[in-house]
Amino acid sequence: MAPTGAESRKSDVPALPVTLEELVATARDCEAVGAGVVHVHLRDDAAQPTLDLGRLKEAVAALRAETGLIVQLSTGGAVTDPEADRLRVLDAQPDMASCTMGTVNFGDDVFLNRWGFIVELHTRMQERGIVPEYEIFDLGQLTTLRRLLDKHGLPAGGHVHVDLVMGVPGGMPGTVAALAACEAALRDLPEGTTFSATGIGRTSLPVLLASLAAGGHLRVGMEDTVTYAKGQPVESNAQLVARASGFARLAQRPPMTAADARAMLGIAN
Ligand code: KMH
Ligand code: ZN
Repeated sequence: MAPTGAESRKSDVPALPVTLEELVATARDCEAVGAGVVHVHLRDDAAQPTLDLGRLKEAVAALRAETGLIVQLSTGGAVTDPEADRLRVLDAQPDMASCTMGTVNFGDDVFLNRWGFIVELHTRMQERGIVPEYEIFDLGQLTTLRRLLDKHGLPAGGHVHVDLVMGVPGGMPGTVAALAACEAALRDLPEGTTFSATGIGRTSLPVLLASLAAGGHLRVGMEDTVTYAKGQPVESNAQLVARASGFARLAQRPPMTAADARAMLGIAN
């Protein structure tokens, strides 16, 4: 569950959680309806994206105190964040952190992820026992992941989990065909590699349904989608999680328990 992101403005999306209190409340609500992981981007007092280390540590502590969710910090941040700030996120010692597998056009911007930076993030996470979620915005980034694992070894915990972020303008489309191509390419990664998928904007539902059908896990949240249905803004992150859980139950793949999710991802309790 990705409740906030770095792209939407609070003034445009009033329901977006931007304070620590709002983040913890939305996390609790989402856990109650089936979420297992919270992917965290923080905002400052002016609701602007921030990678402030003090705030990140505070958020990790609060989410651990108030929920049983796996706490995953974003090292992607906003497209303007420097590499040093993105690496420093790991000092907050989350359970997991995101690790994007390549540079991608991101709307009018560029989300820059040099090979050297990827290696640095991966290696620091190995050293600190932080489990990565490898973020994949395009098919070729799965080949980059294979190269990374071949050259620099398995992540902390030994399990490989990727998140397909589909439908970003500049990345792969949020289509069944693109998801199927990624699912096929996962066979070149270590046995047991798991995946989740999310579709940006209007690709949210097609990607959700395709991922369930292909054996994948789900990511939803207001980082990726702020429209619930045509002309209907998302009311809360829990509304999106509840819908995803409903589809998952219908597909006979109900939400995992927190303990099962930790075991699958190789996260020490
Ligand atoms: N905000 C995007 C530029 C991540 O969290 O690791 C990057 C992003 C990916 O959201
Ligand atoms: Zn993110």
